[in-house]
Amino acid sequence: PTSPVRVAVTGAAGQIGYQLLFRIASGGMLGPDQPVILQMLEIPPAMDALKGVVMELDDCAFPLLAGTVQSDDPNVAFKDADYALLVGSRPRGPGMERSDLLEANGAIFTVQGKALNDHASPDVKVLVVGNPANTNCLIAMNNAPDIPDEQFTAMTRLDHNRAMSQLAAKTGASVNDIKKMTIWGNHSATQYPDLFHCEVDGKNAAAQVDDQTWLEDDFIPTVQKRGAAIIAARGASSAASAASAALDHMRDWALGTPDGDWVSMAVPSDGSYGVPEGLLSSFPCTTADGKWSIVQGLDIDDFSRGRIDATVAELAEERDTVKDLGLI
Ligand code: NAX
Repeated sequence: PTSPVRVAVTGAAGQIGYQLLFRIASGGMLGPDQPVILQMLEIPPAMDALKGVVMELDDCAFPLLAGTVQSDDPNVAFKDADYALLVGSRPRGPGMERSDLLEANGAIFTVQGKALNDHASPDVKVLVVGNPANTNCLIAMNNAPDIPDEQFTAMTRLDHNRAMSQLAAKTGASVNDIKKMTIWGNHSATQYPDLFHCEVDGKNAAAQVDDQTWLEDDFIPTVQKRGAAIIAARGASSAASAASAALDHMRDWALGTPDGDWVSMAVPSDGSYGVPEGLLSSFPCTTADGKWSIVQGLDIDDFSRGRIDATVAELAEERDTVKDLGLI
């Protein structure tokens, strides 16, 4: 029998946590042969709610669930973690400026970065979901000097999956026939979903759609603003789809991407495509043997260049803000 891996999840009693934990425990992240120990972190006021979630996990009698840990101490929740999904964060309150939000989250992600550094497995794979995801990840990474930077990633897979479904609806194709979708930049309204390198049934997606008006006035803003559209319709932010994307991200990172395709992941830039080194930016990535690589050699036309530069400029601003605040 395979020995269990330890999967830490923060914000475990929240909306996304509730959609995520049961799928991890049933094998939806690492497959049907990999037992898992769930190590759940919450803040003190949510520990009762977390207890209820764990009662339900117990009641599922999942064959793959080899243990559970509940804690409000990151040093405990991250102990020997092989995977860490950082979902819990501070939401934007009324009257809060973006810099207030970065500061409030800085308090969380500096502490969690240090706790990962001191207690997690040296091979831990970290995914930050909690917003502002890219910059929270940058903060955690910079507070974990002993963990290699490439083990820190942030989630743009939900945006990637949203772009796939919009393109499938436009072309009448199945999502299974869409390959090489890319989200560039920040997980925010400036993100750039790129159809110029994407393929539908093996043919270039932008050429096949051949409708710049749809691309600029419909596709790109729909993907960028999908989170707000879900809130307007559902009265609550995306949760099941966000959890599903987090599983996709971790599964593909751990188990590899198929030949002829890639995924979108926010990773520390090595300077590829003119994105300044160190910024946590979304790129097209392939994965193999538990490591990601940025897809190289794509031609970037003027339209895409402008869009990538705009979203990367926002990331650089966020980085400057958290630097000024002394968080990195
Ligand atoms: P909820 O408010 O339902 O849950 C968040 C949970 O985190 C709460 O239970 C809270 O007690 C806990 N928490 C807060 N601070 C914590 C800390 N320091 N340590 C441990 N737990 C802590 O939010 P939910 O809908 O689950 O969303 C979670 C985060 O995901 C939000 O920041 C949200 O903006 C972000 N999202 C990111 C997405 C992405 O694509 N990257 C998409 C979905 C989602 O909007």
